[in-house]
Amino acid sequence: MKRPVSRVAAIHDLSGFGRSSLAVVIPILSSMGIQVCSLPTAVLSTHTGGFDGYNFVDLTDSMEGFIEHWRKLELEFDCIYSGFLGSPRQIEIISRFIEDFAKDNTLVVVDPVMGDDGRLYETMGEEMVQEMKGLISKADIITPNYTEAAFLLNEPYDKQVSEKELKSWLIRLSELGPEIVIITSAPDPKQSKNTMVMAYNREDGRFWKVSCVYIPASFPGTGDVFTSVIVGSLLQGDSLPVAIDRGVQFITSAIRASYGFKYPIREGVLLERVLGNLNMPVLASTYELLE
Ligand code: PXL
Repeated sequence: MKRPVSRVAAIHDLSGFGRSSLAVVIPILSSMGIQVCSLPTAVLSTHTGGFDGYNFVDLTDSMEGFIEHWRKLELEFDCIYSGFLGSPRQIEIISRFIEDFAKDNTLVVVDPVMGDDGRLYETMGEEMVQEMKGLISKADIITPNYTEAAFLLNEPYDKQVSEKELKSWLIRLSELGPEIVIITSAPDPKQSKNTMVMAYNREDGRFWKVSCVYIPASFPGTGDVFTSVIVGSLLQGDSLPVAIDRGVQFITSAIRASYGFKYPIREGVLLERVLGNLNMPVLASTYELLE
């Protein structure tokens, strides 16, 4: 029997304060008409971006019990979507979860959340980078930001990169396993004030680009917001470039809705003010197909 709504297993942490991970994944996907089943990797008092002294409860030891219960319930998912992980050991657990629960038509999306602005997040280390290379091999789609792509490929993080170079990164990342690779927050070599998303689909060999004006504020959690919109959009049946367009347009509207106010950046974008935009039709696409 076909389920009335699509269902996602969301493997992320829950940060109590600061608008990242499950605190944005759940409202975004729910607003897009998709059921979210949370498999929490850690519970934190706040996310790690800009807060000192946060409480961090690693849930590695609980995850197998959660999964075992889901197995007994014979749960099935249209998508498995992972993000911030609490320990490198979780990668083995998640890999097995994917092997056991992913059917032929299950979309497996791995956001290799590890760092930003050229640096790893405080709780991440070299072991996580190595293990993450194994996890992305199980994915259909990965969405590293430019920093994470550099770490996955052992490339230096350089503020300037040519389109040609980025294309080779996309191909090399796809050779690690995923059919679709989407790199976010890359500097746009053609417009120095812009940031861009570039994507590659190995199945048809096409490269896509969406560029947008850079706003000088790095709100934490924007990667989680972006990838959640991509997941929702693809599950709604959109094409890859339209999904990327929707992700970029939504994150731009969220940043613009937030930037005009004066409040601590570490609190994240004002998602509550823009969530309703997810139900608006895409009126103007800006994606480009690259030669
Ligand atoms: O948005 C990525 C993210 C998710 N979860 C936690 C984080 C971060 C980024 O800082 O700290 C706990």
